[in-house]
Amino acid sequence: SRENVRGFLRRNLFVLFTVAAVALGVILGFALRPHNLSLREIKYFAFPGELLMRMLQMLVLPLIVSSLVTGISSLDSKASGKMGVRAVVYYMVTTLIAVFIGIVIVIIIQPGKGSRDSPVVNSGNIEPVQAADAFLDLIRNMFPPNLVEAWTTALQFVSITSHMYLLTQETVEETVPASGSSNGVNALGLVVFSMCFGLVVGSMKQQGQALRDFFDCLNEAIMRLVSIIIWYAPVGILFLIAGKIVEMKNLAEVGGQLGMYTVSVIVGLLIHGLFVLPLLYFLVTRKNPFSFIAGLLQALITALGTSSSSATLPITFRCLEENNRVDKRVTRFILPVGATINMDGTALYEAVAAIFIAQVNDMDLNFGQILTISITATAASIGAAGIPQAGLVTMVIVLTSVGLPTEDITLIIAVDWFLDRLRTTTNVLGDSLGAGIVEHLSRAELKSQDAEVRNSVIEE
Ligand code: DAS
Repeated sequence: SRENVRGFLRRNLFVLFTVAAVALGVILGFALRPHNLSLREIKYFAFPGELLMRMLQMLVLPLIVSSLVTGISSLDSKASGKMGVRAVVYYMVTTLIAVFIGIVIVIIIQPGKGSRDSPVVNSGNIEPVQAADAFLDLIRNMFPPNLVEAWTTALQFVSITSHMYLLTQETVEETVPASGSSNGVNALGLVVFSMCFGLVVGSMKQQGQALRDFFDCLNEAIMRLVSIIIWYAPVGILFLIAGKIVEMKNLAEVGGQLGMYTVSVIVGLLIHGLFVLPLLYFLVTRKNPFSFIAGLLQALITALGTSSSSATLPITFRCLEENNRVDKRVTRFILPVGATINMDGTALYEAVAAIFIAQVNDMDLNFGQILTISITATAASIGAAGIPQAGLVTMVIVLTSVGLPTEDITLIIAVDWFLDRLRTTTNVLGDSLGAGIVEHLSRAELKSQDAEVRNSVIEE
């Protein structure tokens, strides 16, 4: 019928537009490189790309609040509790698998072995982030001498995680000014607040109906704004990609070790993103993961273009709800949380980078140190903000935890703008498949919720 032709066209036309935009961006970028544009000229040239980043970031705040409050308040606390537990278990399992894959790959490929390459010293000056000390204090304080100390430690954990989070934002802004990060929003704090608020509004039954309607309408309005912005996305992505290609250091500078390190990260991300996650989705839902992933292409390419999970969030919502028809009660709850704390790509990357730097320093890591790297890479990926190059900043925590020199981060900055895109795409893929898995596991609760609603309507 006319409707599903329109739907088919809209879905596939967009993907074609966006893929064409990426291809054009790459061609344009390489065509412009010989002109040696100044940073200023590149910034002007890439302006349409920055516009897209800002349009999407403008929606992130209202979207996180409205989707979480609506999503959680529309579920009874039992259902949202179970759904939350399933989501957290999925996040932890997939992140730990990602770290494990990263460690196995970097130990097999050994990119850092051999004499120290002429380190590609780059302009990027990463200041050691205080979060590292705060994090070590946290680990140290996990064994508090007495109960009072335990309580303050617990409060500290919340504040440090969000402190780490805010530091990520500030540090990224200082270190990578062009990152156009979502100007210091503590999305983590916002997610926690919105979840608590949503639970309370949900428990207020009839009294809370006006608020539930308000946030539901707000969410609908934001999603309509997204459907307007999505027409502009291919243009923005074209300039984002082209601008980055003009700006990047020429690949000849990248030493052999750095090349092998880049290959290690890419191989790890591909195994996790194209094999482990789809297999997990198939094992749980018995559905074809690749048709699910086909519906996500718009979001995955936006993640590739913007290298920011938060900025991609509005489009991730749209792909899951419009293309994959995932229940809104699940996406509204899972996606904002996942985009903020579930970063498989980042965790894998941090483990690989830390062990690569150890290899470059001819430092043999023992089992305990590798275990420490696994834990701190997981924690650092939870603390990393969904903004460009956040993973580079929280990596300081991983390096400090095993006594590696944090200034060696400059060894890998040259390729980080590229690896950031790939790990962000993996992050978004993990969040999206997670929504599909949690929806499948929660289908009983969702059905009983629908039955309740139907009965209450019949009674009325
Ligand atoms: N760019 C971050 C994101 O948006 C990931 C990272 O920097 O590691 O997911």
